[in-house]
Amino acid sequence: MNNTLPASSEILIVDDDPSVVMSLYQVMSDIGRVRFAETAEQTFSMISEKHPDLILLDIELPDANGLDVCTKLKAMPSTQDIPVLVITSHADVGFEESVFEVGAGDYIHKPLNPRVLAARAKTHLAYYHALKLLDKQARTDQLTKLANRWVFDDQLTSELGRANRQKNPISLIMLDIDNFKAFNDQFGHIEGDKCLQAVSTVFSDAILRSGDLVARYGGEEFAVLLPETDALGVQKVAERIRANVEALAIPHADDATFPVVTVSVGCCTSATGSVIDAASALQIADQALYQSKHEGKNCVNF
Ligand code: GH3
Ligand code: MG
Ligand code: MG
Ligand code: MG
Ligand code: MG
Repeated sequence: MNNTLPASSEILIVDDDPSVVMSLYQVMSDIGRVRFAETAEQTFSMISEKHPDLILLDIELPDANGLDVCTKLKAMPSTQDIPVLVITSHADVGFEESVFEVGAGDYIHKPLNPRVLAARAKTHLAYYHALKLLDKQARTDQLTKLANRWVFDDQLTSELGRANRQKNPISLIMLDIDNFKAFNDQFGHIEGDKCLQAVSTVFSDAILRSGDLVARYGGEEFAVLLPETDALGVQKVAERIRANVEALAIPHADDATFPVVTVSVGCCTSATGSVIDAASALQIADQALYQSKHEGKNCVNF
C-alpha cells in the first residue's frame, strides 16, 4: 500500500482538556486539517456537517463516555468506517479490550508520545484513504465514470422497497445503443469507447434530481433509476435522453439507415401504491426496450 497521505486529511480531535488538545494539535496539524469538539453532542453535530478521516477520541467527556460515542459511530453506516483512535490514561487489560470491543481502531496512552501518535494516526489514515479509493473504484465504471451495475442493482432494490413502503411511484429506464457492433466494426474500439463516453455524458446531463441514478449496466447498455417519478415523468426524461443522444450527431458507419448514433429506450413505472420487485421491474423495462428495437430503434417504449 502506498503510504503517502492526501494533503486534505480531515482530523477531528474530541477532548475537553485544553492541554491535551494542544499537544494533540501540535502533532496532528502536520498531518491534516484539524477540527475540535469538546462534547459528544458537538462531536455528532460536527461529523454530520463534514465526515472526518480520523477521530481522536477522549474517554471522559463532559456529557458522555467516549466508548459510548464510539459505539454509536460504529452503528451508523455513514460513519462506521471512520477510524477512531481512543486517547486514554487507563492502562488495564480490561479497558484495552473494551476499546476494541466498541470498534475503535487503536488507543494511545497519556502522557502522549508525539512520534508514536503521529505514526499510528498516519497508518490509520493511509488504510482509510485506501479503503475509500477501493470503494469508489468498486462502484464506478472506469470507462464512463458512471455507477456500475452492482451499484444500480443495489439501489434499485432499496429504492423499490422504499417506494413500495411509502406508496410512491418510481421509474426505471433501460437504454441500448443502436447498431453499436457496426459502429465498432467501422471505426474501431477506441472510437467506440469515445462514443460510449460521449453518450454517457448525455445520460448524466439528463438527470436533474439528486436521488436519480445513471449506471452503465453492461457493454453498451445503460440504466436510469428515477425515484418518485411517475409514468408521465419518466416519459419526458426518456424522450429527452433519446433526442439528446441523436442531437450529438455522432456519425455512424451505416450512413443510409442510421446516419448518427442513437439509442433505443425501454421504461417501467411502478405507479403509486403498486408493489413490484427489482427482477420484474428490469424485465418490464427490458421488454419495452426490445419493443423499441423491434419498432425500428431510436424510440421509446413502455
Ligand atoms: P442493437 O441495435 O440490436 O443493439 O445492435 P448492436 O450492434 O448494438 O448490439 P450487439 O449486442 O449485437 O452488439 C453490441 C456491441 O457493443 C458489441 C460490442 O463490441 C460493443 N461493446 C460492448 N462494450 C463495449 C466497450 O466497452 N467498448 C466498445 N468499443 N464496444 C463495446
Ligand atoms: Mg476528558
Ligand atoms: Mg446490447
Ligand atoms: Mg445495441
Ligand atoms: Mg443486438
